[in-house]
Amino acid sequence: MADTVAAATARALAAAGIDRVFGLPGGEVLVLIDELRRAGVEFVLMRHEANAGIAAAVYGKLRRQPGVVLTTLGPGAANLMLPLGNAYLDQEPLLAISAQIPADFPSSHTHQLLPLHDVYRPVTRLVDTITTRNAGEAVACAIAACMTRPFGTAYLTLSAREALKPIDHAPQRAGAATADRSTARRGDARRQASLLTARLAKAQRPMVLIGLGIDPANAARIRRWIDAWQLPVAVTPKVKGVVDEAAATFVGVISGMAADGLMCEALGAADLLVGFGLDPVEVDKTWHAELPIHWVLEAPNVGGRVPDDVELVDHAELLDALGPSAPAKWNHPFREFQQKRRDMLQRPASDDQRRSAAGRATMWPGDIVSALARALPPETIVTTDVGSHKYVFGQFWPSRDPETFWMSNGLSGMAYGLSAAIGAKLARPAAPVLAALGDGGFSMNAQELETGERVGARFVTVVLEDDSYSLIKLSQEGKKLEPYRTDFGPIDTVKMAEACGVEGLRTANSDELFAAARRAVERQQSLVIAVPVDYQDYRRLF
Ligand SMILES: Cc1ncc(C[n+]2csc(CCOP(=O)(O)OP(=O)(O)O)c2C)c(N)n1
Repeated sequence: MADTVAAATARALAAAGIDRVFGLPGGEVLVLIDELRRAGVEFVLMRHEANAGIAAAVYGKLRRQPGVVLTTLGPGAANLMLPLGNAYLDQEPLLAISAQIPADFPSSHTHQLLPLHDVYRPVTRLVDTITTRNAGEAVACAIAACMTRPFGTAYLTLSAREALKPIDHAPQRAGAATADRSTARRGDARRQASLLTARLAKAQRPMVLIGLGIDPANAARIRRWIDAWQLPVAVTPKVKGVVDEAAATFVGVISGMAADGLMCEALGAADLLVGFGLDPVEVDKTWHAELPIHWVLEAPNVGGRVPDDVELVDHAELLDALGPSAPAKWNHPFREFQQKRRDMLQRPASDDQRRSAAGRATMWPGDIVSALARALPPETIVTTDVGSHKYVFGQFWPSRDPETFWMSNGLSGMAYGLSAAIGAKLARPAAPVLAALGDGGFSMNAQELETGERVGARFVTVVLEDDSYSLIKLSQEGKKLEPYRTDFGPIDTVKMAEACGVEGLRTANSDELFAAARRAVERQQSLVIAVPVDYQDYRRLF
């Protein structure tokens, strides 16, 4: 008997090396899930489709393949906008598959019918319907679309009726990926290397800005270059760790994190900015359009964008052509900024330990970062959610290794950190994982703690508790608006963790935080640590 469409789809995924699909079922995808099981692809059952998509995208990017998320039709598919939007703007490869009402249903049938292709086409590179005639090929094309740089998204639908039909052996071409808008030409690496060297030779205060458009496979080359030439270097949050942030050449993290005023001043003080894979999708201000940047891009930025007159160039070839010695000596021209940045992390000397509105002792956010950085080994993968805590970890977490820091920064969508930690831990089981979250974000999807425990993804979660959407509260205050609806009542983080089968504790003490995090990692246990903070402390870090 001929293979069914569901079986061919599952086999195509397995053949492409996909070993896990994340999702939440509905009746219409049960047959496909069963075929995945038969094909040896594990279905990672999560508690919300958005969380499943985020976990999948991180899992996929770390494994150099698309993450795959599978949902039912209608409501399940509607929950895919957050992960698809996130993966589209944050350059994470994600293939979403959902059910859909069969095309040959009567036109009066509208139950759970949404125009899914129309909704997701603008944030994907390919949308297609899996049919009897394209089953395997549609999957292959979608995977190729996701893995074309900048990494991105694809969306396939398969109706429950079509899933059961035998495949047609006269295959029809699957839908083609939409072309990138860019028509940028590819330049010669040696010529571009000479051009860059000549510009650097004339600069007194150059700064290399490394962004999302670099391939982590080039991290060793980039480090060699920065190190040999002793070039001042800054990174965007999503590539933290591509250079060693403990090195003397490291200036800081640009693009909207804590100390952003200081970083923008440093950018303004440079006389040459080299945008090495810099993608403005992470920049929440407009300096990328105002300051002169020497762009060194090997692939278009998000949405196929390439700055005018810029030729793309192979980064590895260019770095290899740059030569071992620098054309000038720069002698750490951003020393003063580097010192100010380091000083910001320290609790102001005159400051006694504060108490939160609920009367709890609180911890200075900088001390939280410092205690955890001492407790956890450098290979620890850190994920953050979105809010004030992200700004602090994004700027001050001392990343040492490539691909060890994950945040939503192109989309900047809350409810990322916990799901990202699950994806990261499944992809890199040997690496310790830390999820740093605000209490707002934690309450959006804390139930995934149970998922982590169930699927064996054990990691440390730290929840910075201030009973508020603090970043928004600070923005409200900054705009001189009345305090209004940015505070919420406390939900007991420790009890939430325990309710999900994970141990929890609360502390505002550096030594206790250090010991608890270290113990959990050594024992490879999940642990949720609630740390009360005073939201006003963040103001002093921004
Ligand atoms: C899905 C989503 N909803 C709303 C926002 C707007 N927003 C950005 S930060 C933030 C507050 C986050 O609060 P919390 O998780 O407690 O972190 P904190 O700012 O307190 O560190 C909000 C509401 C967003 N970025 N994403």
